[in-house]
Amino acid sequence: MKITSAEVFIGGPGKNYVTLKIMTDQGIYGLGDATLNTRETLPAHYLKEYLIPCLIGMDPRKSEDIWQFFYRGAYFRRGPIAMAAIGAIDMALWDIKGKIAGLPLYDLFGGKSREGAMVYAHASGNDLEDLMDSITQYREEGYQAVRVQCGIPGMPKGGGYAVADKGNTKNYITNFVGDGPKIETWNTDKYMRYMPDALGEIRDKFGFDMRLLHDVHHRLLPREAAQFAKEVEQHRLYWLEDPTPAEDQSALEIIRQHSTTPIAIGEVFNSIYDCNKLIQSNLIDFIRISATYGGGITSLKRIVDLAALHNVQTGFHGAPSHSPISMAAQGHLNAWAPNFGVQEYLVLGTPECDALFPSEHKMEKGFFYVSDAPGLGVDFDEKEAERYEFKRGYHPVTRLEDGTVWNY
Ligand code: CS2
Ligand code: MG
Repeated sequence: MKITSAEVFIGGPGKNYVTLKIMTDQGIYGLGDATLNTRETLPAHYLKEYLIPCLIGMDPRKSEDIWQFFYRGAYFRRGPIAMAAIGAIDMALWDIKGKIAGLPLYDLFGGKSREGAMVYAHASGNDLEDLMDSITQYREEGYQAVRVQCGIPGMPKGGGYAVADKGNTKNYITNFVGDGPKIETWNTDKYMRYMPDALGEIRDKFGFDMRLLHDVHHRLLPREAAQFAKEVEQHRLYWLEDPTPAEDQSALEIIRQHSTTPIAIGEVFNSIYDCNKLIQSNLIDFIRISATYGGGITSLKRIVDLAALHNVQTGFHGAPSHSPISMAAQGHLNAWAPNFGVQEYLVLGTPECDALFPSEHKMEKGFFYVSDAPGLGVDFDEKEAERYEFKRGYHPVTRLEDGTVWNY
């Protein structure tokens, strides 16, 4: 069996999804996702200029060897651009493998450990009142887990890290289109004084059955994060996410010394080497890496196994940063992983997105059910793709009130 060609498409409803399609001489094709949020053309270029020319003629069944070939063979290893490109190839090769076998991917991993995988929704509010409404909505839709984010009194609008407009409880910012980054303002002091009590009020209102997650989005210093984690311990969060920037792993030791609040990290990681120390030292509780930036199924599966050894659960980064192809890859891993925790889920499932990426995967009452279709179980409608084109966009840039650049 041989790979005969491969194509990269960029575009989608409200997002520049980067979709790879690998064709074989036997008519079977595979799909992969290389969507590197706000830098989408880079993995696409890496695929087109460097990886696809080598792929032609390779045997698509050798997914491990091909992964190693592109990972080790590049000499310059890792990084989100290369790993998103390798990740897309790897997903597509697993898709082909499943189609050859006539089996859904979860069966190739070892079969289902559960039927539905719990997902968490993004509850957002311009203020606490809106956030409460947002949580109520999701609870009524059956969600058992929500990530809760709200605007901080006295912090300029937009400083609420991914918070919706007043009255709009579902409009989490996903569209970064523009010719330059928006500037957001951050004030740690105001956040630290407000958010722990706000989490307490949410707990009082919704009780302990609702799983509450909160994303600090890399904004705190290690000591501040430790203090925050200690203060919110009583509210029993399901997790506290990205309390500090992910590149300083020693920060996690400081947090651990002071608190038992569960810690989730890893949405910016792109290899097992970014998280093996954190996992083996029991410094985190949930690993947030994604199939796209993390180098695909081959590397995620290895991370899941390592995490299982150390009682770390999965909490993969999710939509809308990645396409339904990546979501499907993670969906199959979630169905199988003995140490599955929760899956992030947002926005996918719009009619436009479903038309571009048809599938039988289902979201029901806060649970994601993968279909029994062979491979990833997602298709890509090239005709539909013609409706979309690449639009430049940027993540916002955060500044402190005195102008100092801070972490987005
Ligand atoms: C966020 C992300 O989902 C999350 O937890 O931290 O939405 C993040 O802001 C984006 O993926 C950045 O591309
Ligand atoms: Mg996050």
